[in-house]
Amino acid sequence: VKNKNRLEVQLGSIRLKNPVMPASGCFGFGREYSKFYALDCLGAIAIKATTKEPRFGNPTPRVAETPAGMLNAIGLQNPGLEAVLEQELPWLAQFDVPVIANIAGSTIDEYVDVAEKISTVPNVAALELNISCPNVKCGGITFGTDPQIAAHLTAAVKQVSTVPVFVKLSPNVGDIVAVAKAVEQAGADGLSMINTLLGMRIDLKTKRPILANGSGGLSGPAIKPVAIRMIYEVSQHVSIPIIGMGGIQSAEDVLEFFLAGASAVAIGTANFVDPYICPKIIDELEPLLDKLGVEHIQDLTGMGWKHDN
Ligand code: ORO
Repeated sequence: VKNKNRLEVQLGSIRLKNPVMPASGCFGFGREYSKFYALDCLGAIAIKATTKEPRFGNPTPRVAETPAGMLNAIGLQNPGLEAVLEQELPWLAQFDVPVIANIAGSTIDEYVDVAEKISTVPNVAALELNISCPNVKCGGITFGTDPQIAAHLTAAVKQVSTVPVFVKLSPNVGDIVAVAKAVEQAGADGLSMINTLLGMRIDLKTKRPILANGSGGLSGPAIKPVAIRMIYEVSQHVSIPIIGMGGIQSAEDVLEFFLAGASAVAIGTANFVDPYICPKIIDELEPLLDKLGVEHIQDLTGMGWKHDN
């Protein structure tokens, strides 16, 4: 007897009807994309990083194209916790989709404050602790490069959160396994990886960086092999579930992330190329499982080749 829910996945204590969610920062709070399709088809939605106060973000230009990808330096623009609590999350509640609330801050107190309040909202299924934004001077990545600081922040947020806490890791570190192990030890319920890779472009005419911020975060298919390698390595050293992201643009890519060790995936940059990419990939998953003779997508997690380390 065939299992009807072949795309269902268990992310720790959270059950998703399918493993595909738009990635934080590439989908806002869903309003624009809801004009293209009914958001109920999504496995989850990761909302733009929310901070205690509204943030205007960095000066423009904030994005630049690159071969097989893009650079961004948005600077955590968002309407602030109050607007997210009063407008965005209640609006999202009309859809049958769990929200993964990405949160950021300049201080531990700020993260804790946002975590405490946002985790009580009924449609928020989990937090995603953003310790990996490469584009702000204070906070963001400064919490994600030192395993001890990352662990300290994770523990503080875990104390107040009423929902599972996923920690979004930065690839801009020497030893991502050390950060992953430290946050797992501190109580993280899962990991999201990877955020963007630091990069830069320079304009030939002005001889200045194209991004007003100077540097930015590289995303898109160009970074997919980096993400696969990091998820593969980390998954051999932690036992908490991983939401994988980094350049996914097809159902085949999704399965590759599962084989590397992911239990769910997020689609980011590809939404800017094709606003229908998430539902398209979701529709392509079952036929691909058939083709490969796989009963349940969940069975693929970590089935990739293991080496001794
Ligand atoms: N950009 C990224 O690439 N990652 C983040 O987490 C945040 C930003 C941003 O807001 O600039």
